[in-house]
Amino acid sequence: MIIYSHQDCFLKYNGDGHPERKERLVTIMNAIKTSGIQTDFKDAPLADLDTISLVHPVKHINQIFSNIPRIGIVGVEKEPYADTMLCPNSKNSILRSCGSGIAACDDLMKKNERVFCAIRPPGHHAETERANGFCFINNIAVAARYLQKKYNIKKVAIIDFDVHHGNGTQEIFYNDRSVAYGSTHEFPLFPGTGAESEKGVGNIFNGTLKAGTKSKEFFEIFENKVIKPIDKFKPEVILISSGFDAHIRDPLANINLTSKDFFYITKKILEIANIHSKGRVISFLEGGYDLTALSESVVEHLKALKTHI
Ligand code: Q9C
Ligand code: ZN
Repeated sequence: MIIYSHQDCFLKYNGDGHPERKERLVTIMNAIKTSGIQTDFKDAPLADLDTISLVHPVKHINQIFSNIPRIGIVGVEKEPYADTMLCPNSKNSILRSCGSGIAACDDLMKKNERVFCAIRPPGHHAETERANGFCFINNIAVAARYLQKKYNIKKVAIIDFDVHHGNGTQEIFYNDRSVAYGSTHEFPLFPGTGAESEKGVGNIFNGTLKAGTKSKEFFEIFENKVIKPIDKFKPEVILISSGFDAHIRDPLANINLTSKDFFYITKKILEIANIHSKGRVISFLEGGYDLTALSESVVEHLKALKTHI
């Protein structure tokens, strides 16, 4: 299994006390190394604007970059969500996060290797023309489009178990039958989208979780609202938005999963990937803000993901 990351992803600084911080990647990388899981660490390349523009207009991306400060940090959103920040090192962290997914697609298709992208900033809240929720470029959406364009993949599924709804991913593919998007998320919670009535053109599958949801109930909803419809869709590749903030320890949400649950969640996804997708899976780090929960959960996720294609 390949792990993509890059020093530039550690350098993004969102301000003191911000939950999306470099220690997340530090603890993940240390946990992977001490886990004994066999991994091949690779440096994420910078994404090119041509590939990014499969999802976001270049004008919008340049607009984001033009707001990068020379010193200090600035927010790109209006109140009350003034927590999506740019710092002097942002450009390369954003481009490496997206670039990891593009390189991962090449590794998946050419070498038949599964990939985990240990990156920040995350991507699933980024809409076509709107940065939000700590996200600027929708890393997983760019990868989906790249697979379709470069490798002629017809049907891509995106499974999102981050505790927040991936409003960006849903918006990007809302009218697109070639991409299925399935998400479980606490509801109501930021960003407010993801009601089960939001179905796109029959390609969007939302499973809502009440605050306080525990493992057993989570698995029922994940199975019925996400796994079953994605199984019917028969994707050729499955991309995962892996957020670990549905963990009981997470400070940003109220779902009560344990670290081990992320092993079984991942196994469920692999079951359908093995049936329809030749086992082809790429996983993208999204959220997860308690360092202990995050490092334990990522290791569980990788234990399930590491099996050979
Ligand atoms: N008072 C991810 O997990 N917080 N993003 C808004 C408003 C935004 C989370 C708080 C949380 C974004 C990738
Ligand atoms: Zn999240």
